[in-house]
Amino acid sequence: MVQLFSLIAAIAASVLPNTVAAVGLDEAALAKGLLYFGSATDNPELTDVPYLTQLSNIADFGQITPGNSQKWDTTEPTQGTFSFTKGDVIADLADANGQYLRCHTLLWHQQLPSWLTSGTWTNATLIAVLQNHITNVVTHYKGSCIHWDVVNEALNEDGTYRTNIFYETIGESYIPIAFAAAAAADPDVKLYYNDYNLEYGGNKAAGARAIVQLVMNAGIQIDGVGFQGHFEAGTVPGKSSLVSVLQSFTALGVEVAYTEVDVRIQLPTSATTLAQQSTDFQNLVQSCVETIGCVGFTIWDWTDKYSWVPSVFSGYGAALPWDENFVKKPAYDGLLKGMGVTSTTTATTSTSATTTSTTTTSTATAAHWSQCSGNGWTGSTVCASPWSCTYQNDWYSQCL
Ligand code: 9MR
Repeated sequence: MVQLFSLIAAIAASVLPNTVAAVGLDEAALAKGLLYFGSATDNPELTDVPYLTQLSNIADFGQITPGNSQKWDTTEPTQGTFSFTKGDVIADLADANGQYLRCHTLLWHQQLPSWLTSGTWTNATLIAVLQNHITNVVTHYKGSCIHWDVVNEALNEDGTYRTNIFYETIGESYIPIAFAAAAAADPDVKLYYNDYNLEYGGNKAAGARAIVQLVMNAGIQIDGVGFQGHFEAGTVPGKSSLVSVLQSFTALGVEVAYTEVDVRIQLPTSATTLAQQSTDFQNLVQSCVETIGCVGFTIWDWTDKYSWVPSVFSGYGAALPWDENFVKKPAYDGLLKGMGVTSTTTATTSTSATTTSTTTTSTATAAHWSQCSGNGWTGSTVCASPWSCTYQNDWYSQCL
């Protein structure tokens, strides 16, 4: 079915006229057969009206994820007492905007309430606590979520299990137990395992595939694996190796999605690092487009103003496609390009999506950062002044 939709989208794309009206990120994603292009968000920033306006721009975002407000410390701050106020604000926003909601996350070793981390638990009492938490949270959001990240970051970098409170007390069976509780509470939502650094393949990806098999072999529902996609510019694997890793998961019978993508840059940024970041975003999204069973792509918020990166990676930032003043960066065009849209972005604010126009004719002048040459390139080869067409590789030259 996904294959058929991709084929139809590809045929439709090939017969579209050269000049197409403004295309946003979600519109480009849908045209390529993905379910959505989305962004994380968080409650405090929703009071920033220009921020909220762009988050609600469904040309760019067909999906949102609460970055914090569905985590255990927020939803069950006291044992047995649930609070959904913050999560509901974001669920209601998605509903009002007609956006999908990715729900995040039920079990994680971080952002746990102190009653849980400082409690004394046996195998049986912790299983009961875990099941009660998942049952209550999933039941509350039943019908609202397209996906639940059921278990988050259960692995060390070498693919062994992380020693969190659940693993230490219950052993690896805490994972199928969590998926079973979620499936029982909402049989219709897709259930995901979610982690970072799976994109490189290797031991950690092997560990994640083992988790998929562990749950499947227990006869329990698992539908997808989330590739968080937190990177430093220049460290993103090439597109074909990304596709191979994604396919190593879809071959098991699960879907995949990029769930938290950002590409941090050592500050201050330069034209070179911003161009690298654009290429990285392009390869990431294109690897999803080229993988049957990759359903969507989510960035971990859309503006550098609200990125988690600078607070954790000292000296790094600028990780998202819009800067802290909501100006689109080259990464925005990279994302469009990765989804088959060649554009010149003249927009300077988030609300001016209509100033982004596709220019697939060869007569237009290519703007700063745009592609201007490469094998198979049919667009403009003339850069707007003062930029010149700079060779990157046989497939890609850029106006720099
Ligand atoms: O974006 C979240 C940030 O606001 C929190 O302070 C942080 C706490 O660890 O969690 C961030 O989101 C994380 C996500 O839930 C799981 N993957 C890594 C994300 C970045 O830390």
